[in-house]
Parts: sequence; C-alpha cells; structure tokens
Amino acid sequence: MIKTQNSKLKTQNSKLKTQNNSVYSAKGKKFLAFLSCLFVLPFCLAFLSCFFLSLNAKEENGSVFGRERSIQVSVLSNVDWTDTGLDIEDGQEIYFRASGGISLQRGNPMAYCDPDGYPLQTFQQPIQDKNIGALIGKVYLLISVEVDEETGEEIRNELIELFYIGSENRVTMPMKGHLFLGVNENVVADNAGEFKVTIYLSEKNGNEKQSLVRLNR
Ligand SMILES: [Ca+2]
Repeated sequence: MIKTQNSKLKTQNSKLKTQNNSVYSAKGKKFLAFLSCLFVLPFCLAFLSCFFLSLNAKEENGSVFGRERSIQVSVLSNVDWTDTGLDIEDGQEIYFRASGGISLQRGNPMAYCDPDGYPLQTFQQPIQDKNIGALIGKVYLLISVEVDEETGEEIRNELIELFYIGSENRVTMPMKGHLFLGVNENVVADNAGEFKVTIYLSEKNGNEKQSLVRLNR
C-alpha cells in the first residue's frame, strides 16, 4: 500500500513539474515577446518616421518624381481646350499643380472659382460628377480620317478620354494620345480669366523622355 501511495505521489510530483515547466515556458515566451516589442517597435517607428520625413522633404523641395521636368501652361477659360503640346503614353503618370481663378460668367462676381471649380454639378458639363469650372484634362487620339463618298464630308475616327485634375493631382494617363487641358464647363464663350498649370513629367523612363523631345520640337 505504502509503495503504491509513494508511486502515486511521484506521479503527482512529476505532473506538477510538467505544469510548472509549461508555466515557465509560457512566461518565457511572453517575456521574449515583450523584449521583441521593446526593441522592434521603436525600430519600426523610427523607420516609418524617416520614410514620411523623406516624403515631406521631397514635397518641400518641389520634387514629385525624384527626377522630373516641368512645363507651365496657361489654360484660358473662354476656349474649349488648351493644347499642352505633349504626346503622352498610356499609363504614364503626370503631376499637375494649378493656381489662378476664372469667372464662369463674365461680370458676375458670384461665378468666380479656382481650379477646384464652383461647388455645383450639372448635366451640361464634360465631367458631370465634378464641380463645374474645375480644371480637367483630355487625351485625344486620331485613329483615321475618311471622306464620305456621297457628301465629300471628312469623317474623323478619334478616341477621347477625359479626366479630373482640380488644383493639384497625380493622374495616370487613361490612354496614349495628345494632352489638352480645359475647364469643366460647356458654355465657355462668356468666361474670363485663366488657370496657371505646372505639369510635372517623370524622367525615369524612356517613354516620358520621348514626350519631352516631341514637346521641344
Ligand atoms: Ca460660362
């Protein structure tokens, strides 16, 4: 009987040791996790701070792509579209920064707006879900020109893509073509004023360099 009790006690002791070991093991893991947080978390925070500071530094230096060229374009509000002189590639990223102000109805002081447009959206404007009068862009690609045999009328097969810019925007070009800028309004003859737009083009790849070469011709 005594031997049996001893053997039971030994078994219980061994179970207790196992439990204690597992408790110590769990505590050890928690301690290691705590140490990891103590050293890794500040490192991560420092890395993120440096990253965002470098981004801010780029903005302060006026740099958008790291290496870029920029051109200035005056966008008159009383013409449909202003030719930027740029041929752009599908998927090319372009950064626009605009200033100035226009009147959407000459002589009406209430009709003034900046490149973000007047806070009104109508069905009679090129991009209907953006403010009327806002700065917008157009990519134009002429596919072919045909002549109607009966009427002699010229038929131009062309593709047009519009995109919103506003006062400042980085836009991925929706297709290859020629770049125009304008205001988001259809009735432009009664407008006055202009937007001053700086267009930033990355010099990181060959396609964008080609655009600049064509611009300088
Ligand atoms: Ca107008």
